[in-house]
Amino acid sequence: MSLSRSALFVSLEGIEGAGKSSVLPALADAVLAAGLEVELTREPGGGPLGEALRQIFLNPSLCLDASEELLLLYAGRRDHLHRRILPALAAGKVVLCDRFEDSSYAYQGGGRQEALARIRQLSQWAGIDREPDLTFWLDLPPEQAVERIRARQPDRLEREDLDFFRRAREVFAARAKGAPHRIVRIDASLPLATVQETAVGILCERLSIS
Ligand code: Z5A
Repeated sequence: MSLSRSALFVSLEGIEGAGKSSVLPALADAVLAAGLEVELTREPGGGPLGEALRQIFLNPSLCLDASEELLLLYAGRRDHLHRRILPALAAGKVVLCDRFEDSSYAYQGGGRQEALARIRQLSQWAGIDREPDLTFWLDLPPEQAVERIRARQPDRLEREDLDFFRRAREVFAARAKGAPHRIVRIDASLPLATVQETAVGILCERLSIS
């Protein structure tokens, strides 16, 4: 299948409160202003199965271990990738995805300390054979992240302690180091306008738009 030159799969990653949801609209605006089409999506979720599983995944009254979390995530990811992301790319769209597979390595691998090799096996088994072309890792110390989200009702994952998020951040850092061609670290402790401007600039350069 040949893809249009503008087709690009972009993910945003980082611990909670890093600013992914705040940066996404700026990226979408820049793409739309250049006359390109955007597909905005997220994980957990994105497809009908993933969105249904998201309700279970985030439910604070449930107690799930790492394996149970991974099985839910990868069922949803398979549906999301094959029924939404790949068709959008085939149609020449820029896919902007709030979290993708790096989050599983960071949260279930780092946070829950599940073996990374086991996650890799599950990923292959689930047919996740397409990674993002570009990933923005919004990097923020967990102490600052907690301050930002203090006022809201925590979901199931947000109840974890600081060490959980420190381990997740370490995995994001290791993955960024291992894939410098794909993952761009942005200092998310900077003012939001600066973070947005940096991400938009990098995306525009990748798409050769201004
Ligand atoms: N999860 C997983 O475990 N494994 C997986 O494979 C996947 C996900 C895919 C999804 O929750 C949960 O699923 C997530 C990981 C897990 N759990 N945790 N933790 P979600 O989708 O509901 O939430 P989230 O992805 O963590 O999003 P978030 O908490 O809303 O964070 P955000 O989108 O990065 O932040 P934000 O909403 O843009 O900003 C938070 C606040 O900070 C807000 O008031 C902003 O105005 C403020 N903000 C943002 N940027 C700045 C700057 N630069 N300066 C000052 N203030 C700022």
